[in-house]
Amino acid sequence: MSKIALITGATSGIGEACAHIFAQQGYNLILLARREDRLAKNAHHLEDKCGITIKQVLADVRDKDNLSTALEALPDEWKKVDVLINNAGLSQGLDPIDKGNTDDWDTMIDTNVKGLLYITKIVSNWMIPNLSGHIINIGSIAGKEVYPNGNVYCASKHAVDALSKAMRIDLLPYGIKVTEINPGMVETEFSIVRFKGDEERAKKVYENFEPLIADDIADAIWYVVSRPKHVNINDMLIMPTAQATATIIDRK
Ligand code: NDP
Ligand code: 8X3
Repeated sequence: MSKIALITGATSGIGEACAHIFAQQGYNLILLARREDRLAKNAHHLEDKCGITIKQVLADVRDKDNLSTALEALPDEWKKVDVLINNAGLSQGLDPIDKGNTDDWDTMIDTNVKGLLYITKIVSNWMIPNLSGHIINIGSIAGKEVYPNGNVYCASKHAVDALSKAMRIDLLPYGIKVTEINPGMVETEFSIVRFKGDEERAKKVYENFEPLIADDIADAIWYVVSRPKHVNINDMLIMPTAQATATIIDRK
């Protein structure tokens, strides 16, 4: 059987771009997300185009029990996962700490931190008997810096930064690689989700400079995954050329 990659958040943006590049490279895929129509459309398109096989897992990474049931229901041969891309994540709101919406805080922490942990526990247990595997965690520039009103989103990505380092230590005896990919501004549905469907406001985030696109990040992830077995890239920070820090952007 071909190699297998499990990609969370595969219905849009970076996850969808990763699905494309791994499919083109002949990987069979387990694609996970909540939006059924999009998941099915992406999966059928890639199966037809690339001649690979895809398992669709309709799940919310926050729902520990449902997630576990959905993943454990996969046939045993599909549990030989070579690459896990922990990509599902989001930001909700951009408010100072005294005005933040506590439901938004729960959503970000439950998705970006706890969801990533639940998946990692399940899949690392599948990788350990094989003494190999590669876990890619999608962090962010927001996990390296803190910016005004970014508070809880930044904290959730700082947690991904800490967990990536911790996983690298804990999984070392089993030959499992752990890489953290930290993008700067990538134009995806991220800001539409952050601003709860306000497309005009989201568009302004990427105005007057050239942001990254999802394919730029997928390309870097493929580079990391395709290194020789003895080489691991621990951490990569990828910015648009026009962005120096989380907040310093050369807008023309
Ligand atoms: P998108 O909004 O385009 O994609 C997010 C993906 O995550 C969607 O496929 C969505 O699928 C999935 N997702 C969200 N919540 C859940 C959930 N509870 N359960 C399962 N899937 C979920 O954004 P991006 O592609 O930009 O974001 C991908 C990752 O990259 C995130 O972790 C984000 O924090 C990170 N990132 C993004 C940057 C950017 O500037 N865009 C920069 C740095 C990091 P569905 O709704 O169908 O469940
Ligand atoms: C997404 C990038 O700068 O909007 O993680 O937080 S940023």
